[in-house]
Amino acid sequence: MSNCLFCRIVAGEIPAKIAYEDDDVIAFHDLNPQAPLHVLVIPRKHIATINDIQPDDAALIGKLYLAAKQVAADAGYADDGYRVVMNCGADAGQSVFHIHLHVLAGRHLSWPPG
Ligand code: IU
Repeated sequence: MSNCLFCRIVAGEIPAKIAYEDDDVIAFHDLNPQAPLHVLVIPRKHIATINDIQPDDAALIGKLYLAAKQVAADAGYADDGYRVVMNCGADAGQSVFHIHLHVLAGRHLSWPPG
């Protein structure tokens, strides 16, 4: 989708600081980091929200988590811990409608989130 910010990052039209990439997934540093590590893991395929995930996407969604694990490990946070979260819809705070896992680490993360 040409009007989707994250699709434009996938296409290389908007620069991003890449943390991980493969044929299906890209991970890049959030422009407004909420922790010392804050990376977004996205599928190259446009999926707007969790509500739009289809059964055929199951393996792709698994790959997002494998990439998140890799990003956290590469940054040295595998042992201390990290948070992986995906917001869905307005009340959850989703602001970019191309699904993305937030990978947050490097500080104590409170629970429940605000
Ligand atoms: P959200 O879960 O949809 O709210 O997360 C969107 C994230 O995308 C948020 O953390 C923003 O800081 C981030 N982001 C970005 O990294 N670069 C951008 O150009 C824009 C948003 I717009």
